[in-house]
Amino acid sequence: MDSMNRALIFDVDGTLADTERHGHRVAFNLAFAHCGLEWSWGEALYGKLLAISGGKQRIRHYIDHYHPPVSDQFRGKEGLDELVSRVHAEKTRRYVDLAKRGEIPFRPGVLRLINESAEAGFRLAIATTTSRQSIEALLQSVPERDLFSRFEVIATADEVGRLKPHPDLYDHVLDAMEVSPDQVVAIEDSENGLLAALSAGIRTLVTVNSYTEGSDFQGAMAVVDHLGEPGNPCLLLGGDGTSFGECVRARDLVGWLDRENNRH
Ligand code: XBP
Ligand code: MG
Repeated sequence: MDSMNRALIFDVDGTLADTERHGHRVAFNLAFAHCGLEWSWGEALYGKLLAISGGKQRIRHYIDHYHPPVSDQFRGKEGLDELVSRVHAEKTRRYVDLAKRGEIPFRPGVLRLINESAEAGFRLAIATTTSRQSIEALLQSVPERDLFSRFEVIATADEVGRLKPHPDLYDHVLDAMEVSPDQVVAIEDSENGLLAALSAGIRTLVTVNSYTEGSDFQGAMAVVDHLGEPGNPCLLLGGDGTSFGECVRARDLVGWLDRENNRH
């Protein structure tokens, strides 16, 4: 198979960077205060709300299931839709500010693996449930890496109708890149993300974080704590036992794909 038909698709939140606990969650709370809402999402509650993909959907789920105080002016479907949109727009502004200030660092090994990918024959893409503004701010937070030019396709919640765990985002990337799922590896952090990639027929490596460790990652090619850096080795937590040494390297993922495809 022509090596340039190989692709590595990164999830964003929790995978490229540990964005949720001190990024999105903080931005949501700043937006609630700005909008005059007496709502506050602590770290534990936010961990529960992360089961709902999509910031707008997460706010609406919170209103419908936790019944926080909402002023009468926002009652009714139109009122609530307007409130959710207004709060999420402010939240995105706050998150973009945090990212632009460099307050959301990339996870170990991510920038190294992106750098290794071209030489190993991987084309790169992103499939994320977050908004385009949020991912653009995160990629621009390391301008020296010119990350934008490295990703052929960036599929966000703005492009598809159904969010993770539905496969729509991954299907969109496969179509846009004209690659076959059996030449692709996805890197995810959550159950929703793993289910989305597997439903698109894509083999998936999971890198857990403090919100997703201990989740059910049945079907993952392997589960590691992070991608590893020299001096900061990754730890294999589960999966088919693919051994990565101290780092998950692009050539490891190529070798694994080839072995899997030769097996079937
Ligand atoms: C994780 C999500 C996103 C973020 C919040 O996305 O579910 O909704 O939590 O971002 P990923 P928005 O697929 O990258 O893990 O408020 O922009 O939705
Ligand atoms: Mg994620």
